[in-house]
Amino acid sequence: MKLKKVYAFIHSVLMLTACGSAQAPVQETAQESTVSEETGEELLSLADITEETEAPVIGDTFSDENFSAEKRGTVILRYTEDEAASDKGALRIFNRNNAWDGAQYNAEKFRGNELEAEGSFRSANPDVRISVQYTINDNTTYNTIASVNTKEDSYSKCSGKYFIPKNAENIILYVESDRLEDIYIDDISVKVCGDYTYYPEAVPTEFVNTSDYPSLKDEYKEYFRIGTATTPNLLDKEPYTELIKAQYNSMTMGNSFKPDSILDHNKTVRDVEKYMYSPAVKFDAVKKELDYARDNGLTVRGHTLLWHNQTPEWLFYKNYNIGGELADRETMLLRMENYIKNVMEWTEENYPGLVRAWDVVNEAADDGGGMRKSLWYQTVGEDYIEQAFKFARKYAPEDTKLFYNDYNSYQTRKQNDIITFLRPVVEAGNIDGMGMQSHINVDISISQYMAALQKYYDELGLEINVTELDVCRGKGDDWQQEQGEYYKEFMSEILKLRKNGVPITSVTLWGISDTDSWLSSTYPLIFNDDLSRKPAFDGMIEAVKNLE
Ligand code: 9MR
Repeated sequence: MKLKKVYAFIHSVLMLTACGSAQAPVQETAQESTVSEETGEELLSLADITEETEAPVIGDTFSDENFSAEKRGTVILRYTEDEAASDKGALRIFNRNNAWDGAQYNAEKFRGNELEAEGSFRSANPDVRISVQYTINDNTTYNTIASVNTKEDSYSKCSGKYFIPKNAENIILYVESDRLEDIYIDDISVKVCGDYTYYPEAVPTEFVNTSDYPSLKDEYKEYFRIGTATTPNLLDKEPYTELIKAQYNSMTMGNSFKPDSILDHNKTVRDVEKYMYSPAVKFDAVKKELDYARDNGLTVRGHTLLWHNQTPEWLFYKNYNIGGELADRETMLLRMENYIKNVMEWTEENYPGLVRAWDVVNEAADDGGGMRKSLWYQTVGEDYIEQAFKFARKYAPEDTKLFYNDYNSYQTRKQNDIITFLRPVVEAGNIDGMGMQSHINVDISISQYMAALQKYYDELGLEINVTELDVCRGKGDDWQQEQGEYYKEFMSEILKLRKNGVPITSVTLWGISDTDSWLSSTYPLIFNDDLSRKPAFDGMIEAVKNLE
C-alpha cells in the first residue's frame, strides 16, 4: 500500500497590541498523518509537531562574540569593543566593496506582517540604511525601512515600519550604505507590529483576467504614447505579457540598458590595451525585452547612457584600475564616445527603428544645487553633458530623439539649474527632449508641475516625456480613491497642456503593479499585485474620456 504524509497547518492567532509590545506566543502546529493514496483515508495519526510558537524577534545587542547577524557580500563581521557603544560592544562591518555589502538577517517569518526595525549605527558614511529584500513573482525588490545620517564617533538611531507582503519569498533584512567605509552597529532589533500571522510559505498570487480592461494605449493614441518599465523576469509571466501588450505602446527597460548591464568588465580587463579607449560591451541582458517590444508592436525608450548610478566605478580609472588614479579627460571622452557609439550602433543594427528615444544623460543636477559632482563630471569636466549629447547626435539614427532625464525636475531651483546646463546643448542642436521622471506623491502641486513643463518648452523649446511616473500614497483612509483622483487630475492637466501646444509625446509609468515598483511599500502604480485595476487606472482612462 502506498502511503503519503500530509501536513495540516492549524493557525491560532493571538492578538498583539503594538510594535515592540511583549509578543504573546502564537500557536502554529502541523499535524502529520498518513493517508492511503487509493482511498484517501487517514490511516495513522502521528504526534503533533509544533512548527512555530512565537511571533519572531530578530536582532543583536553585540555585547559579546555571539551574534546572529550574517555577512552580506564580501564583508567581514567582527565583534569589537567600542567605548562609544551603549554596552561597550559593537559589530564592525569591514571589507565592503558594494553599497549593499553589510550585515543581514533571514526575515522569512515576518511574511504577511508589519515589522518594526530599529538600529543604532556609527560610520564615516553619511548615511546608513536598514533595508529589506524579497522576491515576488520572480521579481526581487529592495526597499529602505529606515535610514540615518551617521557620525563617525558616536551612534545615531533610526527606526521604521514596513509591511512584508504575504506573497514574498526570500525575505532578507540588511544594513547597507552607499559609500564603502566601515559600519559599526551598537544594536539592532526587528519585531512584529500588531497581530501576528505565520505564513510558512509565500501565498501565490492569483492573477485576475485583464482582457476586458479598456486600453490606455488606444484611449490615448491621438495624443501620445503610454509606456511602462519592465524587467526580464516579468516577461516570463503570461498575465504580464498579455497586459503589457494590451495597455502600452512604449517600453523602458527598468535596468537592463544601463551601463552596469552593458559594460563587460571581464572582457575589458583581460585586454586593457585593446579596450583602453573603448570598453567592451555585451547585450545579453537586454535582448529579451527588446525582442518582446519588437514582436508586440511597442517602441522603446533607451534608458540610460550616462548616469552616476548603476555605472561601474572601474570605467573611470586609468587602466580600469580602481585602486589607482582617475583617468584623464581625453581618455574619458574617448570612452564616452565609444560607449555611446557601440550601444547605439548595436541597437540600430539588431533592432532597427525600435528605440525611438534615448535618455542620454540622467540625473546630472545636484539636489543641493548646480551640477552633481559625479565621476563623469570629475573626469571630463563640466562640459560632459554637452559632449555626451554631441556624441549621441553623431551616432543616433536620424529620427531617434535625444533626452535629458531627471527627478524633481519640476522644482524651481532644480529646473533653473537644468535649464542653465541644457541651454548650450539646445544651442548646439543636440537635444530634443526633457524627460520628467515624476516620482511624485499626492501632495505635489499639479499646477506647479504643469507650470514647469510649460517652462521647459517656453525656454528651451524641448519636447516633453513623462518618463517614470509613480504617485506614492501609502495605505490609509481612502488611499485608493485619493490616489485615483490624483492620477485623473494629473493626466487631465497633461492632456490640457498638450492641447495648448506643449509637445508632450509620451507618459511612461515606472512599473506595472505595485509589487514590481521600486517603491512597492507606498503602492504607487495603477494595478494591484494580482493585476486588478486600481482607481488610478480608471482615473487615467476617465481623464482622456472626459477631455473636452
Ligand atoms: O527601477 C530601477 C530599480 O529596479 C533599480 O534598483 C534602481 C537602482 O538605481 O533603479 C531604478 O530605476 C531608477 C531609474 O533608472 C532612474 N530614476 C530613478 C529610478 C528609481 O530608482
